[in-house]
Amino acid sequence: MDLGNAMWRIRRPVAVAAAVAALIGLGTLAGLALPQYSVSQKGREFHPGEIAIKRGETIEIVNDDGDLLHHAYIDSDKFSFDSGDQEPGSKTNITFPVTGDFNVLCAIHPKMLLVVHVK
Ligand SMILES: [Cu+2]
Repeated sequence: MDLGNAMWRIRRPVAVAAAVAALIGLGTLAGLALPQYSVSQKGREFHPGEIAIKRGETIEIVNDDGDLLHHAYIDSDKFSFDSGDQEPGSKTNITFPVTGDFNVLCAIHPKMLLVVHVK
């Protein structure tokens, strides 16, 4: 076994994690709301359908249904959001400024549900 190669295999995930952390840090410094999480809309469902994040973090919602319009909205006492129409391929960022459990729904497809737990 090539020891150098083995070391690269062990170190690579750490290097990737460091690069991602650096990117998030740069985004914060630049004042950009880089999403920490990505959720896909595909087959008239959110993938994943449930996610746990921290207050202040951002989820990117990507419409991966090639020929369908989607929509994402939150209607709660603490926090409301409405994306308007989401064209196929479009990306929508939602930043959660408060803690709680929130249902993200699509007004076009009422069965679509994304549950977001914000701690
Ligand atoms: Cu939809």
